Amino acid sequence: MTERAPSLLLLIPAYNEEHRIEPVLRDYARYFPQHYPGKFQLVVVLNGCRDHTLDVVQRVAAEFPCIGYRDFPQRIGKGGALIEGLRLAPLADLIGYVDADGATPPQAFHDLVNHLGAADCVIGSRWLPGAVLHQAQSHKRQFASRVFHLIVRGLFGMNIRDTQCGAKVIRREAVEKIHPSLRIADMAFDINLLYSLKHAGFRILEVPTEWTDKIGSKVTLGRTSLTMLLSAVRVRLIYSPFYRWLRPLRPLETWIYRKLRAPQPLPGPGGKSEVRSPKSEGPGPAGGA
Ligand SMILES: Nc1nc2c(ncn2[C@@H]2O[C@H](COP(=O)(O)OP(=O)(O)O)[C@@H](O)[C@H]2O)c(=O)[nH]1
Ligand SMILES: [Mg+2]
Repeated sequence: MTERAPSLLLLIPAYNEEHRIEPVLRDYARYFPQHYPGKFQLVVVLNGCRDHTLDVVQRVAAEFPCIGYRDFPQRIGKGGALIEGLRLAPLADLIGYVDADGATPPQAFHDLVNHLGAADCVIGSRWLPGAVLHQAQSHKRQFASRVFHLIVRGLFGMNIRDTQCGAKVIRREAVEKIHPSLRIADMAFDINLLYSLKHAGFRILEVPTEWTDKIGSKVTLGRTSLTMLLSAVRVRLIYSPFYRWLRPLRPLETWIYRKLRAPQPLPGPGGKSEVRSPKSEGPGPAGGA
């Protein structure tokens, strides 16, 4: 008896990507139905874009039935978009995500999927031997990312070289188990995801990948780094016995995130989180809006 190939759902978080996303959607929507043996669906998760990203996505989605989207009016951030997108986990056996700028070519994402084997989550790494990097980041950005890496290592002790690579794939069971602990809405979302997976006993495999740093990054070094630092500390505290004593500091935290113009994290354990409803189309139970 032959085993059915696992179905694959690819999420693409997108904010003001009208100039970068179209060729990426076309490449993925052509490549996967041709080269991947299982069912393939792609969902773009947008929020409050101030350009024409939604029009571009709708136009391309009309051509490719495997493409859908969810558009949230709230300012939920990249992490928030992925938290919402990962709610679609019941649609597929494997759920992955890549950036909207084409930093990860379809073949490189396919390679991550092929490495799943006995792992529960495979993450692309730009810092393992064998990685192929095109057009490296500025020295300042590289420095900030290495400092962040050291801080994350010190805080979490995870033996992962590149927590921040935007290409990851996870088994549905793992996503469903850890989804309630995903709270970080900014670019430090990946730390939240990886630490929750480790904490729950899932196996993470890091694989060297191909990556191109594209121009037009949404990252503003100072503010983004401070937000990510704050969020990393927040994740660490959630998993510490002190967390419940810190609840009175919540208004201060809200104020800091607001000052940093960063998306607010979802409330910690015991807190109430708002239900967000998107405008949507394509794959998923909420399709056809
Ligand atoms: N939905 C959503 N996506 C975002 C937001 N901020 C960044 N992204 C997406 O996150 C991905 C990575 O962003 P990018 O600017 O390329 O970051 P860099 O590659 O780390 O410099 C891209 O797909 C962005 O469109 C946001 O606020 N909301
Ligand atoms: Mg990028």
